[in-house]
Formats: sequence, C-alpha cells, structure tokens
Amino acid sequence: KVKTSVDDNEESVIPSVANPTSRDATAIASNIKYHAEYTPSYSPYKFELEQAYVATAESLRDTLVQRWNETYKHFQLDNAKAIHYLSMEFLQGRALLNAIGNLEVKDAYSQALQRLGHDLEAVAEKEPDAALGNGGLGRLASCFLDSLATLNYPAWGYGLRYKYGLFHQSITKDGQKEEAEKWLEMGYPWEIPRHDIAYPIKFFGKVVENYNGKKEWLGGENVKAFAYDVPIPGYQTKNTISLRLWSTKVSAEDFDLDAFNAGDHEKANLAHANAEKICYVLYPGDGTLEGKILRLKQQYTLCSASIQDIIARFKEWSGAKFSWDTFPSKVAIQMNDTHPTLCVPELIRLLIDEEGLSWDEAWKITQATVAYTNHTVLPEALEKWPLELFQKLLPRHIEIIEQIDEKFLTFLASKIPKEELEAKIKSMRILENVEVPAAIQSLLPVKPVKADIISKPDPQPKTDKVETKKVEKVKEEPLPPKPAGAVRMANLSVIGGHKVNGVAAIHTEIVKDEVFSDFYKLWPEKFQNKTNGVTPRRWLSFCNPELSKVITKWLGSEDWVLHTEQLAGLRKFADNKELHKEWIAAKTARKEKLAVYIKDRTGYTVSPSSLFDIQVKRIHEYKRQLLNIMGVIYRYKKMKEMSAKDRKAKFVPRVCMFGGKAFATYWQAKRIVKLITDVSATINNDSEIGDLLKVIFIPDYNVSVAEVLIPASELSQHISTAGMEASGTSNMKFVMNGCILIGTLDGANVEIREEVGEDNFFLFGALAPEIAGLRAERAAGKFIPDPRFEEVKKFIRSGVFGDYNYNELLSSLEGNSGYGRGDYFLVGKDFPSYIECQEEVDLAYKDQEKWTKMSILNVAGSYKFSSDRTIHEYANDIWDITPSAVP
Ligand code: B1H
Repeated sequence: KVKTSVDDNEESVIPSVANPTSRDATAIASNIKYHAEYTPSYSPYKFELEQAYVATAESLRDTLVQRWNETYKHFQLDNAKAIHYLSMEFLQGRALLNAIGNLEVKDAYSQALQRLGHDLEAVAEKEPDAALGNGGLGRLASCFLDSLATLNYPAWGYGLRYKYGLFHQSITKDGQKEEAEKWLEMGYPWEIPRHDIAYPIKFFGKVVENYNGKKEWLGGENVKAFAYDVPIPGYQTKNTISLRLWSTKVSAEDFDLDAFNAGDHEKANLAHANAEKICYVLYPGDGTLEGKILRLKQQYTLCSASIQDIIARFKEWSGAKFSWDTFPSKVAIQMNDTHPTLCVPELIRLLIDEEGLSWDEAWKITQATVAYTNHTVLPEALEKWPLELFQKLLPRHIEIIEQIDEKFLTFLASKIPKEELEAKIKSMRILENVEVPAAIQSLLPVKPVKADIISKPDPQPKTDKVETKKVEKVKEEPLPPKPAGAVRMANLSVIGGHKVNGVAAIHTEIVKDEVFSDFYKLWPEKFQNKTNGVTPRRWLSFCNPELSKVITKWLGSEDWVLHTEQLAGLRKFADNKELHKEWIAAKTARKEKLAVYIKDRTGYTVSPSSLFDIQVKRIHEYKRQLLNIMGVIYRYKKMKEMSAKDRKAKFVPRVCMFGGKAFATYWQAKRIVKLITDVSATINNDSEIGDLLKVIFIPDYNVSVAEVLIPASELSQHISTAGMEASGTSNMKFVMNGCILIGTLDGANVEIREEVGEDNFFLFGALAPEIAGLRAERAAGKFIPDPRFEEVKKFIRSGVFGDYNYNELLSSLEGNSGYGRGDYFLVGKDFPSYIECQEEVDLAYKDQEKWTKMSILNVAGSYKFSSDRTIHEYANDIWDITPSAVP
C-alpha cells in the first residue's frame, strides 16, 4: 500500500538549529547563521545588512510555517466555517518587525542579531514594502488579516501577486515621476511558492451547448494561476493564516515548442508574455481597450483561481459524502469592493457547468455565500464594463449575468407598481443600455406608439390608376448613436450577495439613501454598517514603542493591545502632570526620529519643537490637499506681511508635511503635487521665515513611511468634501498615536469626534447634507468667494512659487459649473472656515498642557477603531463564523 500521508505519531524532526520556536537568543542566532550559510541568497562568506535581513526573515519563516501548518490542520479537523476575503489589493508593508512583534520575540531576536554584529532596526530597514495596494482599501484588507489571525477566526486572504505592485514615486522638478516598484527583485522570503496548487484560467473562446443542454466553454486563451502563500501570524496565539496570492504563467503544454525550434521565438514567447503580464502591475491604466481587457483579466484571475481553490478545499475537507447544501455553512466569501464581483457568476458557472447543479441550487448557494463591501460613493469609481468587451473575454459569464439580470427583473416586476417599473428597471438592473427581455417588456404599461411614420399610403387613390407613391421622408433626423451596453458591477454585487455593507456610519447612510436607495427599499435587511478599523499591533504597539510603553505603565498591563477598550482607562489620568511629562517625552522622541528621516529623504532640516502637521493619503481632489496647501500659502503670505515680532507672536512654528501618490494619468492630482513641492522649495528657502514654517513633501508614501510619520504627528488633516470620503483609516491610526485631527464631518471622522469628544477635534466646513445645495447655488452663479481665497489664488498666479503655469489647476476652482470647473469639491466654500479653524489650532498648541491633555484623550477615545472590533462584527453579522484556536 502506498503511503499517502506522514504518520501523525511519527514526530517530524527539524534539526534543532533550524527550529527557533524557543525564545533563546543563542538558538535564534545559530538559526539565523544556519540560514545565512545553507539557504544563501547572497554569498555565504558575507553577512551584511541585506543578507542578515534575508536570513532573519527565513529564520522567522521556519516558525511561521510550522504554526501555519498546525493552524490549517486544526481548521480541517474542526471543519469550521471559514471566511475567504477576496481583494485586488493587500497593502502589507514590511513583515519582519510585525512577525517579531506578533510572535513576541523582539528581545530574543534583537540580542541574537547583536551577537551577529547587527542592529535589529537596521536589519528591518532592508525589507522592501510589499506594495500590493494603493491606499485605504488595501491596507484595510491587511489589517483585517492581522485581526482574523489574532482572533483565531478560520480565514484565508486571496489576492494577486503583482510583480511591480504600485509604482514607486519620486519627486523631480516637474513633480511626481512613476517608476516600476522592484520589491520582488531580490526575492521575497515571506512567501512560499506552492507548485502543487495551480488552477486553469480561460479567457475568450466560445460557449457551446451539448446534446444534453450542458454548456461548455471551449478554446480561447489558457493560462494557469499558481499559488504563493504568505503566512500571517496572529498576536498572542499560534493561529497563523494564509494570504494566498496568485501569479499567472502558461503551463509547459501550452508552450509552442515547434515555433520556438523553427526560430519564431516571438511567437513562442507570446503566450508567456500574455500570461505573465496579467500580474505585472496593480491597476494598469485602463484608458485603452488593451488596458481594460487586462484589468478585467486580472479581476477574473483572482476570482476564478480563488473560487476553484475554495471549492477544492470544501470537497477535500468535507470528505467523500459531502453535500452541496452545506457549502454556505462552511464557506463565506467577502468581496472587497466591486473588483472581485466576478465571484458571483464564476461560482455559479463552476457549480452548474463543472459540478452539475441546477440553476436554482447554484444561485441559492452563491447568494448565501457571497457578501459585498462598498468603499466609495464616487460615481466614477462604480465599475462598469463595456458589454462587448465582456462578451468577448468571458462569454459564459455574460450568459449567466444575463440570466441573473432577467430573473431579477421578473422579481422586480412582482414587487414594484407597474407605473414605477420602467424607471426602477433602468436604475437597478445589472445590464445598462440593453433591451429589456420580451417577457418583462410585456409587464410594462403599454406605451402609445409614436407616430414617427415615414411614408403614408394614400388612402383613396384619386384615379383608378394605382400609383406606387414615392416614399416621402418626413424630416429625417439622424438617430443618436445607440449608447453602448455595459455591465454594472455594483448592481451585480448587490443582487448577487446576501449582505451589503458600508465602511462608516455616515457612508452607510449615503449608501442606503442615495447610491443604492432603490435596492435598500427593496431589501432593507441586506444593508449594514461596519465601521472600519486598524490593527493596534502594527499601528500603535509596534510602530510607537515609546508611547506604548507609557500607556502600558499607566494602565498597569499590556492587555490593551488585544482589548483596546482598556485605553479608555487613560481618561482618569488626563490631567496628571507626571503622565504629561512622559507623554511629551515619548512624542518628542518620535518627532526627533522623523526630523532625521526628513533630512535623509528630502535634505530639509526641521525643528522637532515645531508643531508637526501631516496630511498623508492618495492625492485626490476630493481629499483636498489643495485646500491644505492654499491654507499654508495664506499663512505664508500673512507672515510675510508682518514684522518679525508680530509673526512670532501670532504663529506657532509648524512643519506641514504631505505625502501620497497621484494616479499616473490623474493630471489635476499631479498638478497638486507639483504645487506643494514648489511651495515647499520657496518657503523652506526663505530665511525670513526660518523655522516658523516649513513645507515638506515626503516622496513615495507607503506603509513603512506611515510607520515613521504617524507616531510623530501632532495634528493631522482629514479634510475631504463632506460625503465623499467613505471612511478613511489613517485618521484612526493618527488618533491612536495621540494626534489631534482637523477635519470635516465626513467618513469615520464623525465617529472619531463622537468618541474623543468635540473639544478634542478641530471641526470645520460644510456638512454632507448641504453639499448638493451649495453646488446648486454655485451653478446658479450665487456664490461669492471669500476675499482671502481670491488673494491666495492671485498670489499663486503672481509667480512667487516659480514659473509653472497653475492656470489649469486654479481655474478648476473658478466658474460656476462644467467639467473640471465650478469648484466641484467646494475648496473655496470651505476655505474661510478652514483657515479660521487653523488659527484655533495655533492657539491651542500654545497651551501645551491643554494640547497634551487633548492628545491623551484622543488615545483614550480611539479604542473603537481597532480592526478587532470590526472583524468581530463582520464575523457575527455577516459571515457567521466562530473562532477556532490552535491548542
Ligand atoms: C477606497 C477605493 C478604490 N474606496 C477603486 N474605493 C480603485 C476604488 O483604482 N481603483 O480602481 C482604488 C481604490 N478605495 C477607500 O477605502 C476609501 O476611499 C476610504 O475612505 C476607505 O477608508 C477605504 C477603506 O474602506
């Protein structure tokens, strides 16, 4: 009999040197050395920082792999329901200090490296960020994985392994420049290539119907998705879950050896190139047809490979006598925004075409399994795919989508009064600009036929001689071009999933009342709020050891890292002088580190005794970095108009920091970057101003830059046009680090202000329900801009900040309406209240005792924003999963 598994009672023996599960520095040092010598990525005769990093990572990986194997063995035994979190983005950042922190082996690793002649922090710096995401959506997915592992939930993350990730940003005299990010160039020690786990993925081709009515999808382009597993350790638990990333290749049988041998290397390589480019970059430009096809291919690859994997595991773990009915009680799938919506038709396709289930069975299972999180209400971000492209690339899926659409319309017709039906169909159906199926057409009220008669037969021929009358064309106007058909992914997600959630209370209200109001009326029970959260491990405990130590001392234990509600215990010490002293010392230590970092990254010198004011996030007009920099310009202009003495009396010294990437073809955002860097160059070199004002643009903002900036922050800006930022998550990280926010009542700011208290939050600006009215007012020509706003625009145009022509940027703030004009984001409207609020900030900062108290109360009020809280809510209200801890 062939042995198919390793005996359980046969202990596997890893040479003790390769098993650093102990916290003994000597054992760890020899393990690191072992890796440096026997799994060398570099010459074994050298042990420089890079090599020390790889060897240390490999040493930690030994422990992670061991725990990760135990975890899934345990999940399989337990056969508990698991969540599968599908996301096009995971913004993991660095893994080394996170693994060390979650495994609680920092001292041991520090000492071990010391013995080998290295400093842990310096070694950790050698790790490139895994930048497989672009902003909040991707970082949220990574925080969720940390919480899922920590809270022992059975879980898998699924994403794509982009070779170049998100671009690397550098700043030149022309503004932002994008370069390919080479995070994988030196290999990635945290991933385990799974040569045994690969699934076929098909594009294009055609669908044929067999004699028995079964559909088969044939031909086309075939690639294979290979799994790479990244183990994600939990904190204070053995549970270690998997982030499974797919990478596409062609398999050997699809390699055109004949062409290659005949010297047609290009032809032979074409299939490879086509397959591999799917996983080259995150969000390839989709301005061209090729770009659109590539993006849809990416989305389909993620969905198809993941669903095939989920089904395979379901079958394996359920054993021989499994029943499909139990699928939803074992599997939950969360779609992170609409990017993985293809999960819905793909699960249906596999269940019907591959597993032989009926439509009704497949539909029921799919709907009970899949749920959708909405992350944005910006209309341009609600994905729509051209029908024609979809039909070509995924011919079987479009059939399934048409069927879902038709069944939905039938259902709708049974629910909606006849008079309203046509309008509701238009807004709610999945397909756009596509003829309503005949069966539904007949349910609509009969429309009077329009008398668009082209020729009239003569009713009474005047003579006996019947003439064929010439067709007389009545005013022939050219028909308007038929609008192209499209697939609305958000509608498919809402219809296909059993739950829809927004990511902050105000956002969920907008989702229910505006974006999906018709669906909300139809299925109110489907809609939920799940306010975002961030992991307190990475975002406080590990990135800010100084402040964490103070918190632990005053709370009497480190339990707050898992039970953030204990942070509220700081409230009772908010006036304690001793705490104030320690608090300020901790903050100052981080500010000093940041000052060194700024010098290194930008060449500018900043004083750590200034107010550190930070806005870091993707550059977008709605996030209004423009409002911030115009406020800075106003401040600068006022300073210049004053005597040195008045200047010093009025303003507190500030360093205004910016960071963030602009999408490569988002020109207006790139102009904003250019303006910030121009302003920075002028102000920072103005000797009259000195330390009173500095402006810093930190290039290539990413997770590890955030880990340096956030702990050093005192004021941070979350100043989006109300109603436009779904939640924001950096606001939560700043609050946890004792930073005070200046912001609008938008996204999670609303809840943060509730938790920390209105006295500890700088609020300004128009409210979400006012925005539409304000835009209408403006369009009617009734808005009169504040003279201070006009003054700033004039100042920029005067050329003080260089000779770049800022007209195109500034004119977006002018006029009453129109594309790129009419100040859609209401910068001018909010400007006066913004600069007045900034004056309050200066006043508050002058009173350091008051400021420190506010800072303490911010940390104390931040407990709700732990992703542990968010994950428990998803687990209970959407996924219906329970923890399963490895003994
Ligand atoms: C968020 C995105 C997003 N919402 C499309 N939507 C993208 C959509 O390139 N694309 O195709 C990229 C990103 N990202 C963010 O999600 C929200 O703006 C934040 O407010 C929110 O905090 C975050 C997490 O929920």
